[in-house]
Amino acid sequence: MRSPSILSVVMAAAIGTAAQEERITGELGDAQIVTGNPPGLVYEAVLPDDPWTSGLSMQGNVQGSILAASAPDGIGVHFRVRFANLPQDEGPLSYHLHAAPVPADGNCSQTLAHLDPYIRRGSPPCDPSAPETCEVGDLSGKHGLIDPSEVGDVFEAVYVDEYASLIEGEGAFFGNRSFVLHLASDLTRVSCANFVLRVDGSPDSPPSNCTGSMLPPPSSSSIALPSGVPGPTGVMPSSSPEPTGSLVPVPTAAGAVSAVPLTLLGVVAVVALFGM
Ligand SMILES: [Cu+2]
Repeated sequence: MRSPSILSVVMAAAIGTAAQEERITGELGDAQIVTGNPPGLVYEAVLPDDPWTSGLSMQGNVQGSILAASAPDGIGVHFRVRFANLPQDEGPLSYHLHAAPVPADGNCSQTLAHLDPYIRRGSPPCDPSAPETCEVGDLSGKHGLIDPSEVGDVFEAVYVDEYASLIEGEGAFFGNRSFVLHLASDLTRVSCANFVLRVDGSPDSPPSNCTGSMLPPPSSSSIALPSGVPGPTGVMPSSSPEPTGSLVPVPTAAGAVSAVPLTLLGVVAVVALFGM
């Protein structure tokens, strides 16, 4: 019986072609896994006190932040996403890294579209089983929506996204950008926040090369934590703010801040915040 086998071959080829045609990816191809993210970097974006869109079913704003740290092996980025006071009546929420920062007036619409260096665009929705085909910034598309009917008041997720970059200058770098929290149903922008550098991993001074006699790198002046922002003490900032007088509880021999404790601080912060 030759004809059935020929038919099956033709059908298989047709199905294969159809499957290829259905695979949506970026105009520039699939997102590439990011390697070489500098160790010890920690960025955080904390939601403001007031929502951008009023009239939703929560008192005040959703509270919380996205914490992002370079993975120990440099491949991708560790994210810790924690939101509380979620609106309960508007269905699931989504969140994305967006291309532009939030301006000083807090206008979330000015953050533009998703971080999308491979020009994939948001529609149709991304397939989380093939994250390389998703927009880099579509974190909830790749790692799951927030469904208050399931999680209640508080959502928390910890994951590694292999396509996000903490290397300045790369298209997938988001340290100078923002995230936006949306209603998933119509993409209403609930709130948004900018990422800020919390711990500089001092890429010029990897831990294995630290002797204590090394001078702080030129970037060390930017390591100072913003005033009023709790230090990376391992306590979740949104729940238990620390007094600002104890921002950096790292003992240093001569009171001098060197590259060594700062690098260790980064490692400690990453371990403390992500080793849950
Ligand atoms: Cu978005």
